Amino acid sequence: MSIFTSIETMENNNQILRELAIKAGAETWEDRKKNQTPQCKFGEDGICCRICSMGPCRITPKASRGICGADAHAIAGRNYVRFIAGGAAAHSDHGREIAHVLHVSSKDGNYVVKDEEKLLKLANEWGVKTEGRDIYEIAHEVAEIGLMEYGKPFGELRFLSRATEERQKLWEKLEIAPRAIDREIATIMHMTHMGCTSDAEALVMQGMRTGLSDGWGGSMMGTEFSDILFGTPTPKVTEADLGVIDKNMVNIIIHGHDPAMSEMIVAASNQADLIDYAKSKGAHGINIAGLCCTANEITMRHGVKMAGNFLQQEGAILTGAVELIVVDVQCIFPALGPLTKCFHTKFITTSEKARIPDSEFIRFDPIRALDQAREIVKMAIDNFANRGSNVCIPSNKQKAVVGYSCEAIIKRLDTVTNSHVDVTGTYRPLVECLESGVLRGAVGIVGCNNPKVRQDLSHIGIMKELLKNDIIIVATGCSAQAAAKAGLLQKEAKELCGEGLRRVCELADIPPVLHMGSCVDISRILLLVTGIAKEWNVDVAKLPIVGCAPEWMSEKAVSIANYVIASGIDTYLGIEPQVKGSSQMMELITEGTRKMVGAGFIINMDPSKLAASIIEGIEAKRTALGI
Ligand code: XCC
Ligand code: SF4
Repeated sequence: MSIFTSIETMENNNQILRELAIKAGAETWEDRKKNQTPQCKFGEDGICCRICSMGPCRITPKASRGICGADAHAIAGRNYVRFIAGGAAAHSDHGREIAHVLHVSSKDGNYVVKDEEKLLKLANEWGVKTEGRDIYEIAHEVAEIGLMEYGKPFGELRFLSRATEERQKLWEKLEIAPRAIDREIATIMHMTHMGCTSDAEALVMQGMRTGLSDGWGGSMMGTEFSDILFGTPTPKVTEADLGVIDKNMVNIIIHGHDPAMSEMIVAASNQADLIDYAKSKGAHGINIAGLCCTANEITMRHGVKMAGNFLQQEGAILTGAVELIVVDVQCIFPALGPLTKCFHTKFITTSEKARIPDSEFIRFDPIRALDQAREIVKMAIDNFANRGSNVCIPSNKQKAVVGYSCEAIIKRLDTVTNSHVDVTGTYRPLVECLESGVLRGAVGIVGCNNPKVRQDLSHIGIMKELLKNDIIIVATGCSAQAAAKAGLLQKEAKELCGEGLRRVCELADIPPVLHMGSCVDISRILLLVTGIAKEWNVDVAKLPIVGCAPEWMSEKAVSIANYVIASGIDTYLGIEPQVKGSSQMMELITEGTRKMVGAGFIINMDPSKLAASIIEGIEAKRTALGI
């Protein structure tokens, strides 16, 4: 097998899965996409309003206003920020769930504190007394303060003080420094209620404020608390793509975003009695593989294999070799209900926030999660005997190195600089590479798959182009998994790089695409960029560092994109936000925000053109810096 996955292999695998679906009499997203085509133009342009029951109102050449008088800009603007509210709610609520788990952690409980150092650091940051106190007392107080960030009546979010001073001052000046997280989300819902805000610019400002409450609030807490509970990620070798499903094993797929339940599934699958039980049923053992961001979380900490990303969730089931799929929240196709019914696969939902017909619901309980996980693993083992004879697993899998938290990145950089010890523990070597031009820039490539473009090809095409041009990449979410499946997360991928980047990879012993985790872990990227800005003493907006979401689809992605631009990082989108029906909104999100926060969206559906404009944008920033 080649160390890189060719487009032919990808297409071949898709073909295999298509045939499997037809044979099973199952429908997939490709069939449903066809049935949905052509998609509603009003929706696509963002100019259908259903906010009150005088409507729905649509903007057409002969009807330039809704019944209440709202114009295209108001309607598209309101729809757009409601997207942000949905995304920030989902991300931040994930952070809240983890805070609750931290709040019930205990020495002999299911959930313990794995990274005491990180907890103590955060406790100090938040002014929690640590001296002479039990670690769990500290953990519970930190968790409670975190939970207060969601609903505190006064003040702004604590993590804002981690940003550069320039950013903090700018947010104050623009009045977009977020207050309590839930408040910002509620403010969007209120201001977009019938008869409130119809001024597009005001909507966009609140959109950024709410986005910031996600990135520098809910998501950042999600990441911090997960690290404290489950360990801060360190580099690990793993494998990715459907080929990780093993026909001789009991296969369990974990899917969703919140790692709490899946941490216990992994723990249960390592228990000797359950492994023996699996063997007694004729399997070689228990194989856990992940989808979407639950996979990212779990692989970062345990090296658990990744079965694939968002548009591959049905593919995993179609192999016929999955005994059980257990999901938590977000990005789970309702289609998995009927699809699993075509196979022996058991479908378990665990969150009251993701209830799905044709699944079995086991409500996650942090106090007895390990018992619940054992029960789920046992169900999978018992189901092994029911597997049909039609098992077909596409063979592709690639080696991948994952687990690059900021801490892990700094540790790698330290090995490069041990000649001058005074700079260890900083991003100095990275800054030097960027400043000297050995690296031309850095790009965070993130986000989903979207059937509007061919799966993974935008992610991979753009990555390869950037690598060639000495631009280092950090990746999260489904983008990181696209990279993993293509073989770009292995150190050998330095072959694809320009000379400068190749040298950096060799010196630091890293792959050129660094897997930084799940989508809430984009908060890690915020801290990475902030660290670089502080070390370099240059405002974030001036750095040769940008973000890119080539195949995004979710509301969360829009929330992310908004905190990224408000943090000063230009963001390149390969899918158009649904505001095209409003010239004012289009202007605001591309140029308008640039005047306010120094960054905006650059949109192009053609991946090669998008890659070219990223390179151009980075070079322009270098020129402006005089480097
Ligand atoms: Fe979901 Fe996070 Fe998007 Fe993938 S990248 S499709 S949001 S799993 Ni976040
Ligand atoms: Fe129509 Fe205005 Fe009601 Fe929207 S809020 S549905 S534009 S009347």
